[in-house]
Amino acid sequence: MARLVIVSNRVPIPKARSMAAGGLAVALHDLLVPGAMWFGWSGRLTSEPAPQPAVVEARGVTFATIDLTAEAHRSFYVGFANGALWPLLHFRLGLMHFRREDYAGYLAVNATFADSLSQVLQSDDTVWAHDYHLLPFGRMLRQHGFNGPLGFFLHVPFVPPSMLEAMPVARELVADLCAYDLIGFQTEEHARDFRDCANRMLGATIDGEWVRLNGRRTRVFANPIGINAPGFAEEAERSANDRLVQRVAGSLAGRALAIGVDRMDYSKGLPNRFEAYGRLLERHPEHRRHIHFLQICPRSREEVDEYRKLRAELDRLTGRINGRFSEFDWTPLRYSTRPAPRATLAGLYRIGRLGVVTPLRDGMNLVAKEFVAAQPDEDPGVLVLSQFAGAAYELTEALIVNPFDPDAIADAMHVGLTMPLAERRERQVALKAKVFRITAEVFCRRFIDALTTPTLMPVAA
Ligand code: ADQ
Repeated sequence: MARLVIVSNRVPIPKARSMAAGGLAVALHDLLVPGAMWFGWSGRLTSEPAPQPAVVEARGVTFATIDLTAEAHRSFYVGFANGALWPLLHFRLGLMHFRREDYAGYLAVNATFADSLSQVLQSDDTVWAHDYHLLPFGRMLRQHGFNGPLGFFLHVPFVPPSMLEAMPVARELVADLCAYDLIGFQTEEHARDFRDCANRMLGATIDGEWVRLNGRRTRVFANPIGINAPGFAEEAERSANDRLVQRVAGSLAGRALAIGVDRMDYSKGLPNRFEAYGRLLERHPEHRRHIHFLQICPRSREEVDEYRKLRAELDRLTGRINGRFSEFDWTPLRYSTRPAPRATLAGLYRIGRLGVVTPLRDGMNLVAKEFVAAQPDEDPGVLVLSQFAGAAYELTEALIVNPFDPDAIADAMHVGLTMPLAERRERQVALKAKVFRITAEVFCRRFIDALTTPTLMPVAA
């Protein structure tokens, strides 16, 4: 069997058995069979990066990484990827800061990735690149003469042509993506939007899932990502003994726990969620003193201005809600910016009566699936889920809300808190079946099968 090479911006080199950290690392864990390679940035900044990747082996997997200069990282990661592409792909044109020099830096780092990987690539490898940091990478790898199967998965949403057109280099980016053999999106809607962009902006021919451009074909399909549901459910059950989970459970003193877990990001809809919680307490005073809201949101991307502003806003909103509703022996909102070990998170979800997942846009949102997997069958909590998370396409038995409407979120929280046990169980059975059906493993296998099965492989047009 051909070697699988995974390419992503960051490579989490495992130190011990703790590789299951972020969303991507967790999802790709199943793919890292002995013999596979994971290539990308080491996370280190140096003034003179070595042209050759540094290679380490762990548990039979090869981790090949390169360093970047501070300037390359600034323009590539802070400037173009997170200052322009991230807001654009999350429908936030007003936050998109496009600068030509950032785009030049983005192209240069992608070229470095392609150059560096081609030094350790074998001609019969299968290459799978991930996410918006690497849109032009496939075209550049092809220029190095690589002709093997080359796939790409976009973890974030994609936008319709009318919005993508605001990006000055949109045509180049769409054409670059067409150098891949297979492109996966989280939902059919995003896959369709991409095909529309290729058709309208480049004149590509669309034939079902296939996009034909300049004599080659690319398959563009929906392949929703999942979690290791059985593993997460077991972890949640075991975590009843976790010291921190026990301390939190004890501190509730019989009150209901509502929980939110998100990277601190403006796409996650945190200010609206906080406002919604304030409305719930205002309009339904019967919940006062009977609920604690725990929001865990580790800080991220603080090099980008908008993320620093968001933090200040959340600090202010937390103060306002707690200032207004707190009593001497009850604090309604607990807000922590610390990352938590996965076992602890799993245990906290399990004791959650409400899981509140209200992003303004999200490719999938794994927290929604983790919350479902962690619930006890006999007395499950209720998931409140944004209609604009990819997860809402599958998890239709959640309480689906428009995250732009704080009153609607407050209403759903009230419905969730007062839902009879029989209905909670019924919804949980349906949700759990879905989360256990499309797991991380199913997601990975489906992508690799589509990329490597000869009948599905692209042929010359
Ligand atoms: P993210 O935007 O990072 O992922 P998400 O899908 O929710 O969002 O994944 C976050 C992961 O980090 C989850 O596994 C969660 O448990 C974990 N996490 C969050 N807070 C944590 C904390 N305090 N401590 C420890 N772990 C924490 C991007 C896209 C998503 C898409 C994923 C995967 O934006 O839409 O679902 O990739 O494709």
